[in-house]
Order: sequence, then structure tokens, then C-alpha cells
Amino acid sequence: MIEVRMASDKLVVRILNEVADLLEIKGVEYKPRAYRRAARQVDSLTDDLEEVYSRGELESIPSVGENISKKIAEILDSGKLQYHEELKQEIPIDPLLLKVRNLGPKKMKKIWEELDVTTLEELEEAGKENRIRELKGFGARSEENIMKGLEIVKKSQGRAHISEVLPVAREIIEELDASGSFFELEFAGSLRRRRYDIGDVDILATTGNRGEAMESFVSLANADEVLSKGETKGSIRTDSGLRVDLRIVDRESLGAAKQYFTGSQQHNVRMRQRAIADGYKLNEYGLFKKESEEKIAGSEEEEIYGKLDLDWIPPELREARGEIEAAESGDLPDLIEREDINGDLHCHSDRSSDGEIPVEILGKEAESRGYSYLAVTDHAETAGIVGGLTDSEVQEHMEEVKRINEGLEGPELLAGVEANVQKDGTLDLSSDSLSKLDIVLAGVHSHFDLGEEDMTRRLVRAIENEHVDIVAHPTGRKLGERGSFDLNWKEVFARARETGTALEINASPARTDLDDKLIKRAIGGGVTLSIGTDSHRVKHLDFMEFGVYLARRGWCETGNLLNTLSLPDFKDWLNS
Ligand code: DGT
Ligand code: CA
Ligand code: CA
Repeated sequence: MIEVRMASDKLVVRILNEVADLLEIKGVEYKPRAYRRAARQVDSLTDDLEEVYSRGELESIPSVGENISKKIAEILDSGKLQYHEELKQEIPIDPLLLKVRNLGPKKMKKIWEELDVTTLEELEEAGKENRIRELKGFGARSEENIMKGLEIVKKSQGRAHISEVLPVAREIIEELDASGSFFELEFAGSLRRRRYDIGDVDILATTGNRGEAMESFVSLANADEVLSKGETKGSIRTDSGLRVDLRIVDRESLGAAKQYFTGSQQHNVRMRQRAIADGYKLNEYGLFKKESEEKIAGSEEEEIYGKLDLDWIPPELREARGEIEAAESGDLPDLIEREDINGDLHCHSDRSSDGEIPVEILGKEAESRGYSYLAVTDHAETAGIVGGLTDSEVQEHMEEVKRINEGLEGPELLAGVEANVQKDGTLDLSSDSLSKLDIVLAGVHSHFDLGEEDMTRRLVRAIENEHVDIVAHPTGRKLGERGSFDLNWKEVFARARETGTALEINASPARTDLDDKLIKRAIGGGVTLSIGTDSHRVKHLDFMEFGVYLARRGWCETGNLLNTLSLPDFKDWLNS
């Protein structure tokens, strides 16, 4: 994923983490941990970092001492850090290399020093020539894993997660709007379709003065580079590396332009074929009669679909996955909306060692978001995830949630757990504990590389566990880092349906799991779904928006999704 800078706090977090990586490659002890801790604290700050700085209170941030606070101030003042630049000079390694799974700083140091690898291409070459396996402590298996990790990093290069793009894109629209040079401004392309990974941002606009409008566009505050500037089309790259295309169209063609530039390309191919079959021609200017070239639609998108005897198709569905057939027969799904969501079904409190939200705050947040319920699903304790709930702590957890519920106005917190699915498919908490909890999520957090057969058996065993309500992040992937498990999905969906176990749409940008394609298949297989933000910090609760987009792209209706149930109905479902 390209890093799209939203705000200075993100930049600070990124630089501090890179400093930690570079120091670790250098072999420096202790310091890397200090930088990482500070980065985590800055990332989880609820106050605005710039404001904390202007109040002179950087050192009040936990884990931020005098030294690191000076460094943060330097980044906030100048956009970079001299110390970081010097380390990069000294260790000229592409930061992307450190995102390759199975290639931590220690291994990276060796590959750099002994094979002189500093870029993704050089790493690929070294792997192809089997030079990595020759290094002490590596071996063939380790080389293969590094190559797999590399593939994933390469694939995500040049695309960014929608959660990073949308805020920047919304800011741009606001700024353009405020310039007064535009009548209408609309997103098109993958952003309008709400794909989770975005190549570039497409904006359509109408104006009374093209020259002035284009000038406003190329002089946007965050325009770093002007890639092209014509009369009707311009492209810029923002200071965060994001490409933005603007197309100025005539008002009477706006609907046709929206249809055309929203895509997807495959959807458009089908639409044009349909137009031709009906004796029309369809392009970005309108729908025309083939013979007379008379324009019969163009200003509104609905008209274009309508004249082709189709219901208007929501952008999220325009992927050539059967939406045109459904629009023809009046069978388009009635997609869920953000307002249909009554609760969040996967949140961590500070009881999870990597969680930072006190249960009390989860309650307040559920309240302010108008939720009816929120599931507090802390990790269970198992090897690798220390500091989670043990059997003896489950009782305490339940009592805490109950106590905090008494002070809440609207919502109810549910006491839950995210148990670990162990290698054999059993969970790491006793039946006794699991049966006491309101809600049980089960997720795989280890042994990712079992083959399809073993992995399917393992997941099915968890699905069949009578205590498990929801299987969290079912494919196990981490974007830009780790691919999905090998699974027999037909089998998984069938058992989930038969046992009434829900599968999660994990809305956390790092996971995005299930994705839209699997969501559609799961729904086709009769599986119930749930959206969880997997929040570890307060701001993660906002990921719900992206979960809703994923669900919509997967053709999800209210009846498919647990989060749309009222509290009493949801409790009935849990108890059934
Ligand atoms: P992205 O930017 O890679 O995330 O994906 P899109 O879908 O935004 O693609 P983009 O920005 O290249 O183009 C925006 C839309 O414009 C695309 O979805 C469909 C339309 N479009 C662009 N070029 C072509 C083309 O050559 N043929 C057709 N049929 N449509 C095109
Ligand atoms: Ca695009
Ligand atoms: Ca584009």
C-alpha cells in the first residue's frame, strides 16, 4: 500500500517506526523499542497531536521523553527528521522491504550486508537465484516464505486503502468547492464504487469557467506535482503520493460521464454491449440512437439505465458480477446502509495487551454512536498473545462489563472474548468460561501455513463448537503482508450455515476480511455475516464505515447481517 498522508500524526508515527527499524538493522539495542513505544502512543492519542504540541505538552504523552519529544517537534515543524535522514543515508534500504513478511530487521540486516540487497527488485533477484537460502540461519523454507511475502508487498504497491484515500479526497472536494469555481463536484472511479484498494482518485466536475476551475485544481494546497493540465482534464499528485484526476464535463453529459467514469471497465463493457444490442450507442457523452445519432439520455445516470430497461445500479455493485441481469429482472439487492447498523461486534478493551480502550470508554463511544450494543471481545491468552483473558479472569471481565452497563443510557455492552483457534481447531478457553460469556468470537492467530485440508478441518471444528458465535477474520490475511489461508470455502460456508455460526466481515483496514467477493459467495451459501471493527483504539471504531462498504459490495441486505438486529433480536440469536 502506498502511504497516503492524512495528517501530521501519521507522518510522525511512520518516521518513528522507520527509525526503530533502521536502528534495529544497525544492531542498536533498547532504542528501537523506545521509538516503537512512542510511535504507538502517538498513534493512539485521542487529542490532536499538533494541539498537544502547541500547548507544549508533547512530553505528557506516555513513553515520550525529552529526546523523542524534540524529534516529534522537528517532524511537526519541518515535515521530516534529520536523524531519520542520516540513518537512511547510512542504511540505504527501501522501507518497503521491511514490510515483507518473514523478513524482520534482523534478517534484513543479513540480506543487506551479505547479498547487498536494498530494493524489492534486488530481493526478488536474490530469491530467484536461491542465494537467500544459502545464508546462515535461512534455508529453503525461509526463502520461499520471504518470496511469498514479497509478492504480496509488490501487489499492493501503488494502491492505497480507501480508509486512507477517502479523507484526503473529501478534503480536496471541500477545497475545490470553497474555491467557488465549480458547480458540481462528484467522485467517480473505484472510489465511488468504494473498492477497498484505490489506484487513483477520479473527480468529475461542471463549471461556468473551465480555465479558472482547472487553475483551482492544479493549485490545490496539497498538490505536489502537476502531471497534466488540459482544458477538460487535469492530473495532480498530492504531497502524500496520491494521484487525482479531474474531468470537467458539460452539465447535459454529467450523467453519462458519471456512468462511464465510475466503471468498472468490465461493467461498462457489458453496458455498451447491451446498448448496441438495443440499437443504441453509449459513451461518456450520452446514450444515442444508432441510426439517427439522436441523443436520448445523458444528463442523469438513472435515465441511461432506465432507457436500457435497467434499474439504477448502485456503484458498489458495478463489477460485472451479475448486477446487470439483476437490474433487468428487478432483483437488485436492497443494500444495507450505515444507518442500519445497530452495533459493533468486535472490539478490544485495554484488557487485551494490544488494546488501549478502557471498557468505560467503549460504553461512552457506543452511546455517542447511537449503538444498541457493542461486543467487548478481548483476546484470550495463548502462546503469542500474552496478556489476554485466562479462565480465571473471565469472571472479572464479565463483572466489569456488567458494572459499566449500569451507568449507560442507551447501549448494552456484551461481555465476550476473541478466543484463539488452536492448531487442532479447539479453543484456548474452557467450555465453562465460554458458556458464561455473552458472545464468543473465534479467530486463527497462529499456524497460518497448514494445507487446505488441515486448515479446513481446523476452521470447521471451530465453527462446529457450540460456544462459537462468530468466526473472526476468516481468511487470516493481512493486507500487504500475508495472504489468505488455503481453505475449502464450500465446506466452510456449508458448515457455517448448518450450525448457524456467523462469519465476520473484519472492517479493520489491515485485514478487510472477508472481502467483497467472499461476502457475496457466503451470502449465496446462506451464511449469516457480522461486521466487526476489531478496534484496539478509539479511532478504530470509525472503521465501521468501511465494513459497510465491503458488505454493500458483497450484495449484503439487512437480513444477511447480525449488526442490523435490534438488541432483543440479537440476544435471541445468541441464545438460539
Ligand atoms: P483504480 O483507479 O485502479 O482504482 O480503478 P478505476 O476503476 O478508478 O480506474 P481508472 O481510474 O483507470 O478509470 C476510471 C473509470 O473510467 C474506470 O472505472 C472506467 C472508466 N475507464 C477508464 N478508461 C477506460 C477504458 O479504456 N475503457 C472503458 N470502458 N472504461 C474506461
Ligand atoms: Ca481511479
Ligand atoms: Ca483515474
